[in-house]
Amino acid sequence: MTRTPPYRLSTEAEPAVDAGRVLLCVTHGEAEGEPAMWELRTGLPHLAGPQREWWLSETPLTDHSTGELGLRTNADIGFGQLRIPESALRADCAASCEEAFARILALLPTTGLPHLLRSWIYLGHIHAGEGDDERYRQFCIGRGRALTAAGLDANAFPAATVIGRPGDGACIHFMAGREPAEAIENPRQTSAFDYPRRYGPQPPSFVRAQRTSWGELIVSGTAAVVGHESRHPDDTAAQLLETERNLAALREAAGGDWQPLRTVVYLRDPAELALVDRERLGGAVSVLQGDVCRPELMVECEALYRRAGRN
Ligand code: 3EB
Repeated sequence: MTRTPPYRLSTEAEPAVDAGRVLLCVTHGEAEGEPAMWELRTGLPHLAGPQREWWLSETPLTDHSTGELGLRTNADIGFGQLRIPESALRADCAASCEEAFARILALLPTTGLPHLLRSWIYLGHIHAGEGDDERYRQFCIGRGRALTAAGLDANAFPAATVIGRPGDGACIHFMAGREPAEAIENPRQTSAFDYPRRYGPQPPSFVRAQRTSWGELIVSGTAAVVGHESRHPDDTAAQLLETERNLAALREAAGGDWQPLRTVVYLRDPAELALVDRERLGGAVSVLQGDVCRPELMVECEALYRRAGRN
């Protein structure tokens, strides 16, 4: 068991670090110049809080990047990214997303980090297409096929965020581990992989949270979903409160006291920034403009917690 976190997260704009120890730097909003190969730009407008997050390693890195797929690892953890061009999504969204996840899942076992723990998908035109042709639903079909083909059952699904961003194309960001983490589901919510047919032909393949062997709780994008239904349609203030109840229920399900390290709030309407109480969420809180995958959902939060009493 790994007892200490195999990475260090910094939300400083420019931490004093050696570029050789950067697993991945995620930049939201506007940025100048060409990104470094270890930098990922989400394209999500930045509204408040840290604009960059640095996933740093205390130990030397190995670069496993091949072509478009970037992946840097230490002995315990790896962070990577893969872009899907708009042309591929237009030609066949499900197939291009399946191929992207299949590439990631094929590479991981060769790196000593076979477990896909966490994924973030920044998806352009998330609501384009009608009914089951909607881009998000097609994405779910592709992801589901790739995870199933890799032999993963629901327990081994990653925690996830899928969020719409302005502009074209998609970008996948992921975290992989040497050891598996423990899937935690939310007793207030139907597991996403058990959602009924009305939300799409392929239920979303993710778990609500992953509890790592080093005492962190990695929480997926969490919204005002109770059971499988969206609550408080279009009411952002009420959705935020419901979302916080969901986060609290997940922490309780994971056992013990959890201290917030980092939260990201995705708001559909940037004019509603004042509704977000960053103090109450705790830790480093970034607020971004992003479109949650169900149109009636106005807000979503993801979080990273550490077991209280550790540092
Ligand atoms: C929900 O609870 C809200 O498809 O991977 C949140 C996080 C949501 C991840 C995904 C979807 C996903 O169903 C939507």
